[in-house]
Amino acid sequence: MPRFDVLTLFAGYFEPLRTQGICRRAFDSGAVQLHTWNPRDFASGAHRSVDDRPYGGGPGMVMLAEPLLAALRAARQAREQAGAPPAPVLLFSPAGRALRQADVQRLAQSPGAVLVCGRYEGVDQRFIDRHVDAEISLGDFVLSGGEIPAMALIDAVARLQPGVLGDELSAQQDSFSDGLLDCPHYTRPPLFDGLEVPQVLLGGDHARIARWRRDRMLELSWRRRPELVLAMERAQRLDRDDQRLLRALRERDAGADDRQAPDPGYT
Ligand code: 9WO
Repeated sequence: MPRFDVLTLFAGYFEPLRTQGICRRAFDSGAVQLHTWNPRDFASGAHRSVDDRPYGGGPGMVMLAEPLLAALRAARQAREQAGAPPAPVLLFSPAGRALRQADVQRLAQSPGAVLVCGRYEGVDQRFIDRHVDAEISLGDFVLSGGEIPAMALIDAVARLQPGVLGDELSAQQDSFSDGLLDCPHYTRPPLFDGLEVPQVLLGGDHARIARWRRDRMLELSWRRRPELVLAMERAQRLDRDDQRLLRALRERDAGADDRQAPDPGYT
């Protein structure tokens, strides 16, 4: 059902989404639609420029508002002609609000969105002020353009479409679908590089396995992303067993003299 209209100077980025893996199934079945619009096709002048030098000086170039608006109008018109309801215009930027799985779930059940992919040093602010409904960030880093975040969003929406994952349950069972990080997974062999599979997973006690997985989700989330657990607690989404484990984790923290070390980063 969701239709994405992507404003981009580099439509080629999006081809692999149509032809590879899980996303391909979503496109083949028509569960997700993707149309790209190149601002250059809507630029005027002999050079069909889509960028110009920044007022006030400084390095790099800024995307012109007018070709973007012309592309947006064409996308809107095509949506209307296809009978697609109006959809929000989203721009990918590190200055945006962090994308969450709840946003993805909402988009997956919506008519879709128009995705604006910036390039160069950025987009003329007046286009954003007048025509962008929300700015979305995938994290605190800078890319050469908004295409890869747009692909990430489309991928996240596509895999939630009914029938796309094959196993309907796996979309409900992954990280964040329940507001917590996922539990660890194991498969054959039973012994790898001196490491065994947790014994509980080798027995057939499905209630014990479910409880073990839930405990690991809570434990991992508590260590790495305590705010996720606190949000679940506030929303009263922790059952009695969850609350018992959380109490134990807090007692362990209180007794520990090895305070949680700060994240050392990647370098
Ligand atoms: C870049 C930037 C840097 C610091 C603070 C705010 C910022 N906004 C932008 C921006 O909108 N840049 C445009 C899109 C043009 C240059 C490439 N663009 C971009 C988007 N780089 N990185 C992103 C991005 C988007 C979502 N999540 C992470 C990074």
